[in-house]
Amino acid sequence: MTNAGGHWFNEPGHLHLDFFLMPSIIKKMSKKSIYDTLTQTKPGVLALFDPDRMALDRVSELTKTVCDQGITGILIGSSLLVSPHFDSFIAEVKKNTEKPVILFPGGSHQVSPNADAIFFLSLLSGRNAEFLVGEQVKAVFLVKEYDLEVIPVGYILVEPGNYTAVEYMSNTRPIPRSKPEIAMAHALTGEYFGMKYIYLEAGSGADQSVPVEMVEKVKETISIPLIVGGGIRSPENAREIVNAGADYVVLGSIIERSKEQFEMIMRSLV
Ligand code: 1GP
Repeated sequence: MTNAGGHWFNEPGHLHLDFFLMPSIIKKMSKKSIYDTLTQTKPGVLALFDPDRMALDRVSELTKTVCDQGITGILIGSSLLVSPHFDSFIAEVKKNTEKPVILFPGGSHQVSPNADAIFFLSLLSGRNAEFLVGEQVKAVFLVKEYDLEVIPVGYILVEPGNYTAVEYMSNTRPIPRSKPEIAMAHALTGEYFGMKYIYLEAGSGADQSVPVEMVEKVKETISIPLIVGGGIRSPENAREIVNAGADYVVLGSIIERSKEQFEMIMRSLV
């Protein structure tokens, strides 16, 4: 090894000192990842904002409401996306919070540079290749171009007792409520695929949330964090899902429907 004349740093196999001094690299290295930020708050609550259901002029007020109540992060996405204001919707959320703002896309058209990160979802419970991998392939270069933090998520749809938009739009069949072992097998498959989270989803506006027994059994099966959402509308329900092992619960419709009820749920979880 020789350091004379600075040659040491230029030898093949050694990184040049300048590399370590590049400000952009230093900034990137020191910035905490969204994944790490989420990990600090467990159990936590993720608020789902759907641009098709939430008017643009309510975004700032509702962002402040959910953040004041102590949510961990905000998910943004829709099963369909009719709204033409996707980018400005996200910009408005970002303007009103320092919390992580994460894309929760219903398809490849729901990618925006204004978010911090993206849940890179694969609908594991379905057998529709478009939602297992096809939509992701269509979106992937935009995700890279926008420099979004990518968080791979195994997305598992569970029978909700009614016919939901996500079931219709994804053209997949949800896992029967009485078959936790099927959910366990899909969740473990997601973990072995290298996904960072498993998301048990009853679907927005579900009549019934994911069964508690299924949450418990999936949690026992996997060692990555578990997200549970869809149809959670009462403090009791949210509490039992967290007690069963959910690391994060997702609240969507209730935020727009009843601020009081949303606040009661939040109080029951802190
Ligand atoms: C949907 O789990 C989320 O993806 C939220 O569902 O709107 O029923 O709360 P709700």
